[in-house]
Amino acid sequence: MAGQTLDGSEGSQGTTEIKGHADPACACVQVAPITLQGCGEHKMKTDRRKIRSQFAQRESRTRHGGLLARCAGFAALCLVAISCLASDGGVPNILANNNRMPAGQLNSGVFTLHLELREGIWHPEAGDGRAIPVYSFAEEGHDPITPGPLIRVPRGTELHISVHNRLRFAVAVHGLHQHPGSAADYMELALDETKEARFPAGEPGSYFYWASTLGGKADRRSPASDASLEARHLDEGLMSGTFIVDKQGSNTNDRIFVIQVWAKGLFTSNFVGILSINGKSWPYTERLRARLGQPEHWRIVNVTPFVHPMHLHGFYFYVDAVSDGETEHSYIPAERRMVVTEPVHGGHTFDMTWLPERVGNWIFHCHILDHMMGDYKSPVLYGPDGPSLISATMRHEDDPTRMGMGELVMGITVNADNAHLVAAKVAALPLVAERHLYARERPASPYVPAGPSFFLEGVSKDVEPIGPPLVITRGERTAITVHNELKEATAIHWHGLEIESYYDGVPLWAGTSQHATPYIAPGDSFTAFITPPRAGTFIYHTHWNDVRQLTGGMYGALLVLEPRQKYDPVTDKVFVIGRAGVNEMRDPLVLNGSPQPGLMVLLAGQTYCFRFINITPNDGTVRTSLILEDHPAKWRALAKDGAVLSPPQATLQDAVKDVSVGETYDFEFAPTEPGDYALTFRSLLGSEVTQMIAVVPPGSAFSVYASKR
Ligand SMILES: [Cu+2]
Repeated sequence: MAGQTLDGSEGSQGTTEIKGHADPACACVQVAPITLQGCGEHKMKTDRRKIRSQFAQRESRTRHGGLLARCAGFAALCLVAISCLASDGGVPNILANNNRMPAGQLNSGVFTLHLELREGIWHPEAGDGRAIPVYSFAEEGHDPITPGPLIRVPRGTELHISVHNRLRFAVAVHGLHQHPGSAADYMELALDETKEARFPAGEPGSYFYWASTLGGKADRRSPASDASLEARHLDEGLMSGTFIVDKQGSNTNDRIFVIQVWAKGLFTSNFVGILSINGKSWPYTERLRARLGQPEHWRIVNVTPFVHPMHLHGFYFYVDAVSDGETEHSYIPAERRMVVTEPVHGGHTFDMTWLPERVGNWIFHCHILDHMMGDYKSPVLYGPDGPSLISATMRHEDDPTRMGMGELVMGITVNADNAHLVAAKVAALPLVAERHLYARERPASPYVPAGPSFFLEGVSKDVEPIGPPLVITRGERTAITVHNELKEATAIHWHGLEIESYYDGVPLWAGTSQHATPYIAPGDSFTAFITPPRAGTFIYHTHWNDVRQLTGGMYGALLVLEPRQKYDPVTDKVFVIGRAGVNEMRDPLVLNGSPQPGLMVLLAGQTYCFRFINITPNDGTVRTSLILEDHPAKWRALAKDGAVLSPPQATLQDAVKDVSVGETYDFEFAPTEPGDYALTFRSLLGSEVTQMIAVVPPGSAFSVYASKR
């Protein structure tokens, strides 16, 4: 699928990988030490340690969980390694698949593909970087790749797909069937068995196939009882591939991005894991190229069991279709969401379209810090026995190639064919407003530990637990100067705003390679020039992805008002959800910086705007509900991520909404009934915070409190 708009020159990671690892001895170096002590003399000690520690972790898991099959599996891998060492082949490297080239043969409406399940060594980062033994798919006669070979056929195609199980386990292979389909429709393969599936393609959509091991072993689940992706062991997470059914004659000039996870030791102190997009992890993910004014069509396929709120910097995108892996729902234009963040749940996919309207460097990433910060791992992953406090002050300055990020991040460079067009776009308006925002340490308060936060000149009286609403006006060119009074570097991202790349706040990347945004060193300042093109609810937050800065309170609501509109906190209510510390096992959710917000009084008969923001580090699902006497109240949806909803979307609905990290929602709440309402934010990671709201009749004794913030 070599795209017209995306230049593959830097993107063909798979090709780079092949060049870097053509020498089979390389794979032997990685594997030999665990398999044959005697032939290790020429091996590198670091690799020996690395593989030994992986082996030790498998052993420890076996001891603790009675996981005999895992040990057997690794022994099998060792055997393969021995046999490969004995031959010239070696254990194959598993190459990164950029999903541009469909596999198989399509002849006279019949698609034929011979797949294999193989063991090999995966390099999620540099070709000579970390080496992880994993299982993956291969097309027969080719190297194994991850994600697996791309199945892509037009609607109406008949598919003949065989799978040969070359693993030392029985396996279940899912998803090789007609769509819409059923998760219960899968095939089981014994050792060395080959089976073929024959079926019509079915309805167009973005789907995937995947495998897991099984078969009579004590620790392997029985597929009959649980055929879900969620039940797959995380160290099998690379046995997945994309399955696209195109509409007849549709444009196949799009890109497919598969999110995968490999991990082991979940909920133990040995936890280790890595997330990847198309088989690579930032900063080694594909660097995309897009052309100014030429739409991009992407398909996001999440074969992990986790939710990933995918956020595009600088641009809105339309969500064209969503699927649960078995059934796709394609939106008609009036239904399409216009968003900057779309959460994709485990085993789900979505299709998106966006228009590169401004040149420069941008990123598309998962907004969960655990999934975008490389070395940082939330204590949640280790369980109660794990590290109680992770490295909260990472020194990103030490590794500029990572730009403070890791794992689920892709870089995008938008270039212009016509420089005049760019010049016209950035013609400066006169400066009409100025803001001064100070990043400043804040002492501990009764419920909130000390940490860095913001002081906004002219608005703040003190450094509060989170930044105050930063209010600017649509169409007004505004200079926001960030003064860094911390002892560490920072950078601020204006989340959701359609601005120039240089002011987007991704240090060492945003802007252009010749003129990249700096991080703001201690004592330094940086001015972002912003002319917001639309009114709505946005976020400002640290993007020098330091978990201490984010949980300390370096975030706030960024409100863009219409010209001549005044911000009225009496009727315009901002609810910002964060975490009061770096440890989700211990630190609570906070609402506007407080775990115990005081009573809010509203007037019956008055219309309010509720603005919700989730800017927690890792709480991918925060269920937000407004309850009166055990029943949800009603509110009307107004906007998502700052973009006003189309009339068919702006419905009156039950006041229950999941808000993911990096999402904003506006609702209109017009209570008619007095009573005690509970506005509760509950994270699936644990912890909840409730804002009690008393709705009182106008003229009652308490109505005076409704005029207060
Ligand atoms: Cu994620």
